Amino acid sequence: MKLTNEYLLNVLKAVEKRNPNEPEFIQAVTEVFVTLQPVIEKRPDVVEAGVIERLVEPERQIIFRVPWVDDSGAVKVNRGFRVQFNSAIGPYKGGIRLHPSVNLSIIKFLGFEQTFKNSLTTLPMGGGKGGSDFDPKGKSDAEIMRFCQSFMTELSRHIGADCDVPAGDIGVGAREVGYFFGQYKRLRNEFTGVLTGKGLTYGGSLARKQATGFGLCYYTNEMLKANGKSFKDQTVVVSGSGNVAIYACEKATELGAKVVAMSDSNGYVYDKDGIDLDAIKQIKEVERKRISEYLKYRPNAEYHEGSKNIWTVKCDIALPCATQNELDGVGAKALADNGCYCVSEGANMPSTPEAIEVYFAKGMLYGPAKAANAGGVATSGLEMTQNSMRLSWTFEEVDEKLKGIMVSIFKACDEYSKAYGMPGNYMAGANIAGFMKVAESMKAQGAV
Ligand code: NDP
Ligand code: 2IT
Repeated sequence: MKLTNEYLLNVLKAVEKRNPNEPEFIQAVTEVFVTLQPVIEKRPDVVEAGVIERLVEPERQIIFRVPWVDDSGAVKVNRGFRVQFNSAIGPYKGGIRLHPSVNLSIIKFLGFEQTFKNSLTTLPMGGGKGGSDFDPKGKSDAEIMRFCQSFMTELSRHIGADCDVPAGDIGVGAREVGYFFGQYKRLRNEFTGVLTGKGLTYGGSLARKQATGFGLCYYTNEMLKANGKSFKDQTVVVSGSGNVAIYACEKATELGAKVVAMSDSNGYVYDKDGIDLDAIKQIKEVERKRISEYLKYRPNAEYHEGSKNIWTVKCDIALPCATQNELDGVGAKALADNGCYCVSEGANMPSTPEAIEVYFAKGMLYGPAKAANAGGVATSGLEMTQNSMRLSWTFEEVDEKLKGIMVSIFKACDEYSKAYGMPGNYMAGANIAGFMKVAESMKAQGAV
């Protein structure tokens, strides 16, 4: 699909002009605009209310210095970000990413997409994202703590349980959320649900850790079912070996699939007998080491340098769960040529526009990130609910609610794709469904 609507083309031009050097942000906006064309044609009221122009400009962007002292006593400085994108339907909500590649473009694309994703969950959460170009690799626990405390010292001025509720993303798991939470509590003298993904002993929700990966499989399972297929006996490739990848692998296996490959930023492992997830958890969750260590546990597996080559592994279903633009046109073609018929996204924007073109050209099932990986933030929403009630639900209760939400998200994608004349285009369905609730709310609240 091409962008031909004159109004949207003009808005996109203005976005490009106003945000030079932000390729990831422009990529995310372009994809949404392409799929919103039929809506714009049907809804002049949305255009008149300036909803589109407002949607692409964050409500607030905070950029700050994060000074910290390393173990040798040297002062280090990183850059911190929080982009509060849209609060039309609830407090800003979205993760914090710690990775050396982090810049404003990446945080803005994530915050923009988060707005639609959070709307799809049906829970009252606006969109936001934050992070820093800090590299957690090779840092001691004490260095991570000092960095997190310094980051939160500034961030604490801008967030709150009814204002902006951060959580984890790449490089941020329970350990980092714990340090963020402790520092927020100390500075504000408040024990509130200001962060999600907390430890279970101090307000965290059961099943939050598993939620993105499990949710991805629940969504994918619905998409497969609607197209006469299932995970049973399917060969699956999962990229990444972090939080999302690990629990996607666990649930896909539970649903009857065989996961044969996983990766990290250095390379991938291929295990024809099916990935030994206990080994991956030990290497990644406990020891924080490289995936090449997997061969110590499974000497018959193969390790290949270069994470992008994971897409040359023959599979039926591919679940990209590492990072943005990890799957390009070449990777998508390799998947298709090897008989892969389904790509469903655990990571945010893992497929390049060229890859997405291949999925549609080859008639593959495509589960877009905003819908397919919404289980993480949905369960964060459930953590907020439990915190507000000062109660906690059992694992089964949370998991059941998560499943219900993922089923309803697939239903919304399917229905909206059909209602706007693009049946089976779940990317369009997700973007339109997510957009409608935000747009109606923005219109109702006036030009703010
Ligand atoms: P983790 O930090 O737990 O794991 C990230 C994984 O991706 C690691 O295996 C990492 O390898 C790999 N990776 C990261 N950056 C790159 C890169 N530039 N090139 C190749 N591989 C890379 O993060 P999560 O599992 O939490 O996040 C993974 C993706 O899922 C991200 O896109 C995130 O935005 C998205 N997501 C996360 C949610 C959550 O709840 N955590 C919710 C929804 C989406 P290495 O260790 O070598 O860096
Ligand atoms: O991209 C995402 O949805 C997340 N990293 C989870 C955000 C959250 O607030 O749980």
